[in-house]
Amino acid sequence: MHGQMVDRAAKEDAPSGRSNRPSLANFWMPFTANRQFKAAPRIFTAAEGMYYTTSDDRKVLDGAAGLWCVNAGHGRKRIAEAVGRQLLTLDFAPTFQMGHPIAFEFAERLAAIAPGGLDRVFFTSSGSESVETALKIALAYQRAIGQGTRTKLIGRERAYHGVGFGGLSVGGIVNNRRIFPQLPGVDHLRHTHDLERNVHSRGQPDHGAELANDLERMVALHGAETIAAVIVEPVAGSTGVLIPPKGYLQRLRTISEKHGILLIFDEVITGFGRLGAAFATDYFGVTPDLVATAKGLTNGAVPMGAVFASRAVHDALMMGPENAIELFHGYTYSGHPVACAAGIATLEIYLEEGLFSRAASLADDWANAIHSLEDMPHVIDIRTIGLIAGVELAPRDGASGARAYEAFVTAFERGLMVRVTGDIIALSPPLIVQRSQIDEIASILAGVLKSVA
Ligand code: PXG
Ligand code: PLP
Repeated sequence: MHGQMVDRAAKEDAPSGRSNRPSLANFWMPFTANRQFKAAPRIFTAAEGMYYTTSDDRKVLDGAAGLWCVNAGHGRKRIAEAVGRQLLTLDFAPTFQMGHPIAFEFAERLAAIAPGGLDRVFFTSSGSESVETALKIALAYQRAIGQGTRTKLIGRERAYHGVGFGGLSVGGIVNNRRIFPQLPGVDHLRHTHDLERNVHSRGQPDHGAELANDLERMVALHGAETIAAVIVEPVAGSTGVLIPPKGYLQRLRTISEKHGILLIFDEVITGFGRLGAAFATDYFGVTPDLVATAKGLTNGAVPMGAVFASRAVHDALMMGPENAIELFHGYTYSGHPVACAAGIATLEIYLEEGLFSRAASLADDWANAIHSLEDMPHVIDIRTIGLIAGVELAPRDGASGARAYEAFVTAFERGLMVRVTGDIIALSPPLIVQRSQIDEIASILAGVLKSVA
């Protein structure tokens, strides 16, 4: 793809034939207002380090690590070379009743940094698949230990757990749920977002640990013996950066353990250094039974996810006759050799460059820079943790989301990519971000907030 291949007029629904500009008609874009986008497209043609290049040859600072996944920055040669080598050595081999060395090697290398020591690794191809996998492992585990009445799953309001039927059922985003049938036997804790008590919090907010007691209410309502697992994002990302109040996750762990309910952390965003430790599990010092990951696992270079399970969960399923498949689950691409090659190269970069702790060393500067926007027009809350920030804007009357969307478009035009969800701007730059680029993000945003109506 070259800069001139797609221009702003490329919206006609005509086959591109041999022209050097592809039609925008055929690609049905995910989570996108397709008609609006295709009328005024934003196209990236290249990326390196902290910057994208657009089709009109502008540099755009990546304030979102792609979609929260490019933690080591763009265009990493080491990953590209590992992928190229692997493709020419062993492009694909099945992992159903067969194996190849690199999948075992990657799992073993991940075990050394596994969240909370959960060192049994099930590979998937995405965050959504990791969530479905974790939920299914939880159900299979309960049955394997003689707790087969435990079939209910507990999620939380304002959670995003991907787009599978399991994930959208335990998730709590109305637009994801409204059209699609839900799994039966799912209930939700209340979310922890409380602007009245926790406005402008740096790091974990002070108020709201008691909301974890909702799990006790679920037990009182449904009966502990019907509940298999509870799943939460340690920090909710896509619903606008909702940071757990002090003590909340600890309490959730205590209550779930007391009632024999597995605790699943969805670390698809928080995994691989986002908060300043390898995983939120380590950052918060709370160890769940299962951890779902994806995104940063391969620096976004090749689609891949992984579920980390405790030995207790794993070993409970390694029962029965040795010739029996213990877990009836898996994907064609579980442990794909090329994804594993990307993953190993990514992990080496993270470790050699100290990227798992880099967010911790930048967290104060990050918080100072972003919280300096507190008095800008429209801002009603700013919250930060690690290298994440949420900037919540007052919605326009009768047009929720419109102001933040305009801010997103304006920022893009001024050379900064952010993510927007509702009226919240979410920031999560690659972990290689320089202090000067943090200041650049804050100053572009300040200008944007002053210029949107
Ligand atoms: N769990 C969590 C916590 C996520 O954030 C998924 C599961 C699903 O992962 P896949 O790889 O199937 O997309 C996610 C994904 C955004 C945004 O704008 C966030 C995600 C994906 C796309 C956009 O915040 N998170
Ligand atoms: N649908 C059909 C018809 C299949 O044969 C398969 C896998 O063999 C799948 C779906 C699942 O695909 P994947 O394993 O890539 O998730």
